[in-house]
Amino acid sequence: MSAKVLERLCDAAGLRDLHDKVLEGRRLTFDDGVRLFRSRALMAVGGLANLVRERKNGDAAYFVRNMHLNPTNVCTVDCKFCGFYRPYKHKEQGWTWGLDRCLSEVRARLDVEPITEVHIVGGHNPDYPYAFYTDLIRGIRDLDPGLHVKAFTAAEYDFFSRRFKKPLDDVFEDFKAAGLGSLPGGGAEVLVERVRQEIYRKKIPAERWLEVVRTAHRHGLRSNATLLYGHIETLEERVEHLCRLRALQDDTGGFMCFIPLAFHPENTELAHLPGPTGFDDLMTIAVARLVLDNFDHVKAYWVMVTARIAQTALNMGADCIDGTVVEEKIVHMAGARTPVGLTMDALLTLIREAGREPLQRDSLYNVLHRYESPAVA
Ligand code: V47
Repeated sequence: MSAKVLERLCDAAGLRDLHDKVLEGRRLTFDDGVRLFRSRALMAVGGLANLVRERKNGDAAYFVRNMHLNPTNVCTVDCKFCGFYRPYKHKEQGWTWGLDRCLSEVRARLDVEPITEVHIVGGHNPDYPYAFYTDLIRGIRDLDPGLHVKAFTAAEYDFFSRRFKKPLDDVFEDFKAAGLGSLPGGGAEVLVERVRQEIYRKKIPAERWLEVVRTAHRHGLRSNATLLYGHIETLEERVEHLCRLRALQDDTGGFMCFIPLAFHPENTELAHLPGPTGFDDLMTIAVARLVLDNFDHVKAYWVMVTARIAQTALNMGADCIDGTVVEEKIVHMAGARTPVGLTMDALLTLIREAGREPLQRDSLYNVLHRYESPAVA
């Protein structure tokens, strides 16, 4: 979209002052973030977000060749938004894989696809010994030393620290020694106490999530950050969440990427809620891109928002679409209709059709592979 058209769209939406702020690279306030959401002017807000996205990442659309590993879905936290977990008192209804099973899942993947990352998340399951986690990380690296292990959310690290009575500092040092590469962004949900009290009372509060992540960053580990949106949170609470992440990033610089996670209600205690719309998905990605001025990357996670929305988002603030992902369980057990994985061809086509350049990255956003444009027919 031309600069003139964007200016007119912003004028028409009453967002001229925010247009000027973004063009001048000035930081948006909490109130500005709320105004962007409330304007419902998707073309104006998406256009501004696209400007920032291109300023930071040009035409690049990053993806990673990865797999997800969920060793267990048995969990003591009972979050109302989760369709993946099985409560500890009914643990026979869930799974608790041992080391051999976990490693055989990774081995099976390596046999068919040259993945570079294993993303591990699980329930808070008290049945594992401490050594399981470090052996798992070490075992994966032994299978292929080139594999990056992106493992466990801040909420899980808090669980490990309490369960095994070890200071967080020791946990991070032990896991790093085993080969941990970085942390995924989960477990943050909405960094607002009211929302926690309503739907995930037993999970760590915002202050603790931020403290665990701050500690990980202090140990030289990079991480992502997520927001679970489209349930009971208000738009103000979404912006508050973004502002809290931005403040931590100002201090540590340890976040790589922000990922808005679209709530999927099926098979959860919140099944009566409709979940977010496509409009909401795109607005949330765009506003996040504009408020999180100190994050390099914003991911449109196709597994949650669908490949079509993720593709559109590549022109409204997002520069990353996660990856090939294999065997996603968390949202598929909550009713997601997207495929459990995308082939490389499908991923490349999706990116190119959006007018972007597909770049295969490693887990720290170093470019591993550039793809030639396909011959024009
Ligand atoms: O923390 C749980 C979310 C998260 C539901 O860092 C749900 O690259 C929607 O964090 N509907 C785990 N979301 C997944 C996650 C993630 C995913 C992809 C990439 C990265 C990354 C991180 O999934 C949880 C929670 O917020 N979640 N249940 C649900 N019903």
